[in-house]
Amino acid sequence: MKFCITLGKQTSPTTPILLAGDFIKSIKIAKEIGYDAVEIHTPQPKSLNIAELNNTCKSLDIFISTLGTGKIYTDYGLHLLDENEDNCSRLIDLVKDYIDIAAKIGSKVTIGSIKGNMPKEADKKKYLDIMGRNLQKVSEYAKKKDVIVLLEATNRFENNIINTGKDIYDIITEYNLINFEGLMDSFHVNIEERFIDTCLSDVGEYLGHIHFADNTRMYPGSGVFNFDAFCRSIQKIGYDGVLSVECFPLPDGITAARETMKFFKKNFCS
Ligand code: LER
Ligand code: MN
Repeated sequence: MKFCITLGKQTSPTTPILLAGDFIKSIKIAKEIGYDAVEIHTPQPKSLNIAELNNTCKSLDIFISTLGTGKIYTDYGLHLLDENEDNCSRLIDLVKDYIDIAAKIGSKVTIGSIKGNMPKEADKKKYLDIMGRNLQKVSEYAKKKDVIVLLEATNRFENNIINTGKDIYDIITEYNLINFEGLMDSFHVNIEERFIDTCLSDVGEYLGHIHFADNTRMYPGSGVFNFDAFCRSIQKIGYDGVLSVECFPLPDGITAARETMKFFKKNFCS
């Protein structure tokens, strides 16, 4: 099991990024608190100083698990359900930039918010097909670059498509998305899944990353989400990958990071 934490240049009380500011400084703080890995959320992957990041990670024995692409949606409004081909190819080019950088830092790339939203009452099959075909283009490039893409199940208020573990499994298998894995997030699970104890196994062999936050999106253990069932199911399926805290920096990022480390150790190291 590898314990991981989200980093970004900026954060806010309603942004699920714990450590903000200079990435190198944040990586050092993450290591001091006991984390094995970080995930980086940036709108400009090309502006990352790759040599410096790689050197720091190597000397501290820590790794970058994944690069978040959500900023493409929040900053440019581009998403994978767009019927406009120009918008889609612009979006896919931006995702390819993340994949290029991921190849150089040995990380994965996350696709979450950029899934977008279907119009209300739309034909879901049609939009799943638009998404599936766009993801096939991402998959081809990811395979060429030997990078894994994590497809996240998010809640319906953020994206009204791919909301559950089963949705991830279905789209990966139906569209033969090579180099794709699934990302499950306890915050979204709490809203979307009928059964906490089986939603992770619904992703089957594709489960590749897990986000942790409580029902209020504060640090895990601070609220009422049934983490006993969730953590038990992680052990039961024999998942041995990255467990990453993606919660609000409340009461502040360092406290949330420390509280989560206590939570991880209690649930996975005893
Ligand atoms: C968004 O709510 C989320 O969970 C992120 O991981 C999406 O990239
Ligand atoms: Mn998440």
